[in-house]
Amino acid sequence: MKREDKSVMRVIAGESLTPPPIWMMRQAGRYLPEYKATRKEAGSFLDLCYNPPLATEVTLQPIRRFGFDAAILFSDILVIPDALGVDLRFEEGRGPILKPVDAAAIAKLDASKVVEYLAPVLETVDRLSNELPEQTTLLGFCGAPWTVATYMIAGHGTPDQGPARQFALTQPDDFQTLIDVLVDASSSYLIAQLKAGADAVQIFDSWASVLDEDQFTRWCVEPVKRVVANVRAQIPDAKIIGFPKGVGAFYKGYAAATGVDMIGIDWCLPMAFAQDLQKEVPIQGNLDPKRLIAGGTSLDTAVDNIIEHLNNGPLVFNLGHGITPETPIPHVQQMIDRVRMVC
Ligand code: 1CP
Repeated sequence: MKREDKSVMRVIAGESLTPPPIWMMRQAGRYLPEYKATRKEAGSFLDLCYNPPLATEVTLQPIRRFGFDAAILFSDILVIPDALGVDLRFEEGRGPILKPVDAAAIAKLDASKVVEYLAPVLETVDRLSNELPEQTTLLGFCGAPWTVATYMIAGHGTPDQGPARQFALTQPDDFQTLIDVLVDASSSYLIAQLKAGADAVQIFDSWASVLDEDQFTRWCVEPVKRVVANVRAQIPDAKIIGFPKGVGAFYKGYAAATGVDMIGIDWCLPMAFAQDLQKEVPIQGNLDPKRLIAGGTSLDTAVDNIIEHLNNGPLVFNLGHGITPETPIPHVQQMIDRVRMVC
């Protein structure tokens, strides 16, 4: 099948499909026993990210089980700091731990070797492009410069990314240098993923919601706009999904300001607002992952609500954030059946 005929690619191009294509953020993950088994075989989480046969296997697992319309490359947004030489490990139950960067460390960062370092991830993309069912869209991804920077400054996840917000306000020039390195690294990494066979790429700005308007424009909109422009300078028809999670009213105008082709939305938006937004740009989202855990009518009514309000326009059905390990597998099937049934 030609790339532009795949369902997710058609929606990105502006078509409305019934039923809408479906995939789930973090669809390869700990809620699946087969993921846990492969993860154990690989050793650490990063070992799994850099093992092309096993990373390919875990990417394919949710496609085999559920027949999702898109597969997302198995990797992590923090492979970029790893490729920049920042010490990184993932601790069970704690998430990522990095050596925090200061002004001196930022000044030494060099984006030029990132693509070479990430060759195993690019090999995974290449393998996936050959092994996926022909109708399945292959998505590559990276973290947005702001979100990746928040982890590099704090050294770990935090509830409100206070350390990076403070750093950006008190040392804006140093922070700009960090963002510039991440713009270069992310651009070349996404270009390499698209060249290796990704059909489209998604930019995760998971921490875009903690900034005021001025800082949001400077650290979220501008850098993503530069990444999009750099990618399109090499690959003019590159399809790019933006996901500035939780930004509320700032969703308006985001696609036009950055140049992304589709935007992911979380569940904390009024449906009327989401419908208006969909007049600007195709939408991906936006089921609350907690409803997927709850199941029952709580899940069914939310699925129906999304379909009723958003499936008259271009929609890729997804969660508003990643699925979590405690989610019962039958609830995932319930969601998929419901989306395909109510349409
Ligand atoms: O083996 C494990 O169980 C480790 C858990 C795990 C997984 C499965 C982490 C650690 N990352 C991933 C994979 C991952 N991460 C994917 C793969 C593909 C898929 O979606 O199926 C993707 C797209 C990501 C992206 C990612 N990593 C984001 C952006 C999306 C989001 O969730 O907001 C972020 C913020 C990260 C950082 C990260 N990596 C892992 C954790 C636990 C975290 C969050 C840390 C925190 O803020 O505390």
